Amino acid sequence: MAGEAQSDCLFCKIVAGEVPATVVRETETTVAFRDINPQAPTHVLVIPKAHYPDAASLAAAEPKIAADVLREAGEVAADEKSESYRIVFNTGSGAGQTVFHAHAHVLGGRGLQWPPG
Ligand code: IU
Repeated sequence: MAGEAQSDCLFCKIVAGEVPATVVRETETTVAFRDINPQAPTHVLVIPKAHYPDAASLAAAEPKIAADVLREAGEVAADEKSESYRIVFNTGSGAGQTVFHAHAHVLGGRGLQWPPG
């Protein structure tokens, strides 16, 4: 069923506490943890606890939880004292998505170039 945990999904395992992660924030619907391969001084992933393969499918099925992810991304930036920051949802392998459980990258703590690579 849509939103159900997937046994082969790394981020579902992090939600379940089966794979360790450095969790910085948690709500009823979301978890935020540090990326294991940080691309900036602040690099935190905010994920919904429910499994959806990407941000758009999450927003279509559960708009409130999609909004929770965005709000939490802002809270992470505030916690990290990042006044300027970037929220990224890589979608599809051609855009660099490697984990197919919706996640927002929150990047900050350094200057960020535009356009991204
Ligand atoms: P992507 O947008 O799907 O490429 O982002 C996946 C991120 O998950 C990527 O930045 C990885 O470094 C990160 N990650 C992680 O934080 N912990 C893990 O155990 C694994 C990937 I595997």
